[in-house]
Amino acid sequence: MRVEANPFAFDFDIDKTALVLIDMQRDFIEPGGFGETLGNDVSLLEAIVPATQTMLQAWREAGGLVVHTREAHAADLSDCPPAKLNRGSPTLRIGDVGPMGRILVKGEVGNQIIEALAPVEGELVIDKPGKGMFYATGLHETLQARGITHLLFGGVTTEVCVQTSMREANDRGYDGLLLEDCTESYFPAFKAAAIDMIRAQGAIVGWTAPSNAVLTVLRGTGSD
Ligand code: C5J
Repeated sequence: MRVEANPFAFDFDIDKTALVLIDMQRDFIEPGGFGETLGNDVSLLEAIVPATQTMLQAWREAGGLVVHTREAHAADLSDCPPAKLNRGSPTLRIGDVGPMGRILVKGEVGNQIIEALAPVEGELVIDKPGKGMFYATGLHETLQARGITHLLFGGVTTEVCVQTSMREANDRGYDGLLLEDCTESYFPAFKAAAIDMIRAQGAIVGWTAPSNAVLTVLRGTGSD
């Protein structure tokens, strides 16, 4: 399949491609969660849910592999280095009790993927202690075992966990495409800059395209 993308067309075989949705967690996206307590406008992130849901549904119908990630730590925080735990002076730190349970801790209500994008049987759900999806997760080995070579990315936030995961993927030899309307940041300028950085210099990190470009080929109305 060939998708019209930036900086040039992105070719992929659906059997070797996974749709990766990064950290679409209640605490980041829903009103009343951790993201909002930090003073962020979560409506920006909520706005990508319909497009992401459409993409997810189409990808499922096409039979493609889906990977969901969550930024999530063990209850004893043994997988959270002090450098991550103590950074800055937030009102709430990882492990503290927030509006939807302990912040970024596995199993807590706020750590769950939002209902609209909830994983179904057969999809991979990866709890990651870092920003990138490969650090300390074993995901690379799992994808290699399944013959995955290409990745389509959505999720939040564009410039942090999404971009870090795309860069990690690039260094491991995957071709990655960011779905522009399925990713968002609390800071629109950061999203715009991340998209520019990813596709600069001949796709130095990867490709970007609106989800419609992928939907068009999945529905058989684009070029192949
Ligand atoms: C993610 C963050 N998921 N911004 N986390 O991007 O801390």
